[in-house]
Order: sequence, then C-alpha cells, then structure tokens
Amino acid sequence: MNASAPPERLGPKLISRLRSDIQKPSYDRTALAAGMAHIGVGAFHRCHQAEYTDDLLSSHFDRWGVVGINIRPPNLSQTLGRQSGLYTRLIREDAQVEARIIGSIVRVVDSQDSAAPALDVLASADIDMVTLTVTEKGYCHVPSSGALDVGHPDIVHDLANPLMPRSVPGILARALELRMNSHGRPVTLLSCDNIPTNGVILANVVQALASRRSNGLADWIAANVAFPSAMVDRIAPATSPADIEAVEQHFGYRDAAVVVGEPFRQWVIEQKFAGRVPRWDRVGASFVGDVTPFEHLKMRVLNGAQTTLATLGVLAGLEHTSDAIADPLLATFVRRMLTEETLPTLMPVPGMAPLAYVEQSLARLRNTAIRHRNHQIATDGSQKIVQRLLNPIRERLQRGDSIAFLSVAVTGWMAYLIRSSARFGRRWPVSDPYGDRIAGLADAVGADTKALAAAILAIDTIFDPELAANGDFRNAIIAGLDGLLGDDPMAFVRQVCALPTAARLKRPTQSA
Ligand code: CS2
Repeated sequence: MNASAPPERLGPKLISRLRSDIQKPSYDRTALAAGMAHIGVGAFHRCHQAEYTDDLLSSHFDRWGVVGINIRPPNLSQTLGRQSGLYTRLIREDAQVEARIIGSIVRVVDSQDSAAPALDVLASADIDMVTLTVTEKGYCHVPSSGALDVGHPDIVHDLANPLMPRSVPGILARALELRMNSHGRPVTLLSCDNIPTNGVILANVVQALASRRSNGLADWIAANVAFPSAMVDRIAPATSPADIEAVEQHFGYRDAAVVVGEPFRQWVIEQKFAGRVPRWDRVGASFVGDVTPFEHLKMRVLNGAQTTLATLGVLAGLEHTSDAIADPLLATFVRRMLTEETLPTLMPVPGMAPLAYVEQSLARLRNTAIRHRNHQIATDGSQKIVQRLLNPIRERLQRGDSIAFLSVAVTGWMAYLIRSSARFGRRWPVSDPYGDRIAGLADAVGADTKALAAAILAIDTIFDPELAANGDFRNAIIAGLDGLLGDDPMAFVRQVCALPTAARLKRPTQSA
C-alpha cells in the first residue's frame, strides 16, 4: 500500500483484497434481502445481534438481511452507509485480536429528523422482526414501576402528534397501526436492552399509546405482535478514534464503523414470536420459556459489578473498568458484594453455577484490551440501578439480610452525581436524565447527608416508596454518603471491606 495515499475505505470492492487473517462474509451479499429491522445501530448491536445474524447467514442463508435505523444521533449514512453496511468487528482479549467483516446489515436509514423513513421500513410487509437497542431511557418508562412515563416530553409530543411521533414507543405504535391498516402481517418486536422484563416493558409502553386510539389497534397488537423478553450480553464499549486508527495501522484500510468487543457473548430469548423468526438458536442463542433467571443473573452480577466499579472507580480517579478492577480494594469490594449479597438473591439458572459465573464475570472485567470508560458505564445510572442494585437490595431487606456492600454501590451512584454539582466542585460532567435534578438537590441541601439522602430517596420514579421508607436502607445510604462525599472515599470503602463476612450468608444455590 502506498504510504502517502489515504487508506482505502472499507466497502464491497475492498473485501476480496483484505488480508487473509480477516474473516469475511462467506455468503453472497448481493443475494441478501432485508427481512428484519434494527433500531439503534450502536456498538452493541454491531458487536452482538448483527454478528449472530452474520453467523446465521453463513450457515443457513435466508432472507434475514438487517435494515439498520437510527432515530437519534449519530448519523449512519456517513459511516456504515458509505461502506454499504460493512464494518470490522474486532474481538480483543489482552494482547490478542481477531478481526472479522460483518455483512448482515444491508441498508441503513437515518430517521433523526423525522419518523417517516423509520416508519417506511417498520411498516413494510418485508419486515417480520424488529430488534431494538435504544438504551434504557429509550423506553420512556418509569424505572421504578415500568409504566409509560406520560410526563416524558417525547411522550407528551407523541400523544398530541400520533401520526408523526418522536419516541420509540410512539414510532412503534404508529408503525403497527400502518401494518394493521395495510397488509396486516404479524411481527415480533424484540428488545435487546438491559432492562428487566424488557419485552413486558416494551409491550406496556407501546400498548399504553395504542390503547388511546379508537381504531382497535390495541386488540390488533394483542393478536398479531409478540414482545419476547431477552437477555443480551457482550461488553462492547463505544468505538474510540484509537480503535479506528488501530484498524488503519494494522490492516491498512479506513473503517468508520469499527466495533471492538470481548470474546464472551450470550443471547437468551423468550420463545414467544409472531410471524417468521431468524433461527438464531442455530448459532448459539438460546430460545427459552422464561428469561427471568438469566436476566437477574446478568444484570445483578455482571452489570451490577460494572456500575459499582464505574462510580467507585471514578471516585478513586480511575479511567476504565479494567483499571478499577485492577485496584485490590475495589476488586475485593466488588467480589464480596457479589458473592455475599448478590448471589443469594438469584434464582437457579439452568446450566449455570452462580459462583463460577461471578468468577467468569470478574475475569471478563479484567480484560485490559477492552477500554470501557467508567464514565460511559456511569451514564444514565438512574435508569440502571433499579435492576442492578435496588432490586437485590429490596429482596435482601425483605429477608432481613445485610446490605452493607450493595448500599455502598447505590451511594456510589449518588456521590457520582452529587459531585458533579456546583456546590460539590463540578468534578466531572455527567449524562443522566436525573443528573440536573440531583445536582440541584445537592446545591440546595449541601453536605447535610441526612437531608440529602431524604431528598434523593424521595424521587419515587427511581426509589419505590416502600424501599425509600425502610429505616435500614436509609441509614445505610446516609452512612454511605458520609463516607463517599468525604475527602477520602476509598478509606470508607476500606472500612466496609474490613467488615466480617456476613454472618447470615446463605450458601448460593448451585444449579443441577
Ligand atoms: C454497561 C453495559 O454501559 C453499561 O451500562 O454496563 O453496556 C454492559 O457492558 C453490557 O450490558 C454487557 O453485556
């Protein structure tokens, strides 16, 4: 390659000339028809569902090309669009790299300015399956209850403008209405976001809008649309300029849509479909009757550890998950939290030994080649802590069990937001729908931790009132705030780690 010429951009013409150690699609992409759509083409989709689909197309070719839709930034036409949907998926583990070109995305659609392009695709009779990764807040639900947040600005807009919606629930309700009024074909809407019972939440928010129409849409949806729940897993941080640069340096071409992930992947899907379904179960996904035990395990163990390491990691001045877990104190803290407090809350999971799962999760987090920024994981923490931390806390309190570690993780999240306020020194910018509100409370209340805890726990869309009123929980939160808002937050973490192993520790349930 000519050193002075700009590197060639990835695209169909370049594929046959790529280095032999890069895996390429083994099927004929020109014969690939679009059979499903995906909303939210971020790093996670490219590293997870699109890879499973690519595997499926390689082994059982069928009409399951993906139309990738973004209804929020970033724009796709300038990146994936210019590359005919092709991109490089790198799997990294410490010094090892495995490169593969994924070909399952056949077309991309930018629908950030108007819902019309998205609706065209979603209402098409060719589309039998719609997958979604729109982040936790994309569902416009109340985290503590799962109901549609009718006060959400996008929902207020969509209730007034149902034909030209803005929100995910609004766009899906309108697309289903167009399907009902035209070809009437059934469709499966498959949430791939990290919220508990994600299929139930998606059905709730879509049906809450549909039931306000007087044309029978809600009944049509009940009869023709499936909303399976799913557990999805692979650590795939936002792509950085360094990742794009690395592909250029190592492989000699430019790819604006590179994605980097870890070797581990898992996808457990509730077997509840409408219409035709891509047989992802032939390529490693599991179709099961009940996803709940899997989602509890994943969200409470892996995601719970990530959130804890992220916020405590930022408080300790550490940049990435792998830096946080390399810190002996934080590693001890998170292991004790998971084994002593989280594991006893889990249901038995078919084929999985919980302690082994904890060790495997911690090993994944130690992967130094995955540059997952603590601030990225701390983003939208208000939408994450219910399923990752508060649900296990509630269950433990009901049984009279200690919450010494889990409560510190919750105060870690609070301290992360509090310290972004003017009164606490604007330590870092945060991105969270509740960020301004909590910073505002911190500015108003200051260092009176009892009053601060009361003000934050009164946010009933995050903390359900029964939990917020629990005396043990409140006291633990006040103690946590005293410790983590002080000059040496890690001294407090050390103090908690010095506690003897919980006397009431029950042996974690081992699967058969
Ligand atoms: C992370 C997740 O940013 C976050 O909230 O905890 O994206 C996490 O990496 C994935 O759920 C792993 O499957």
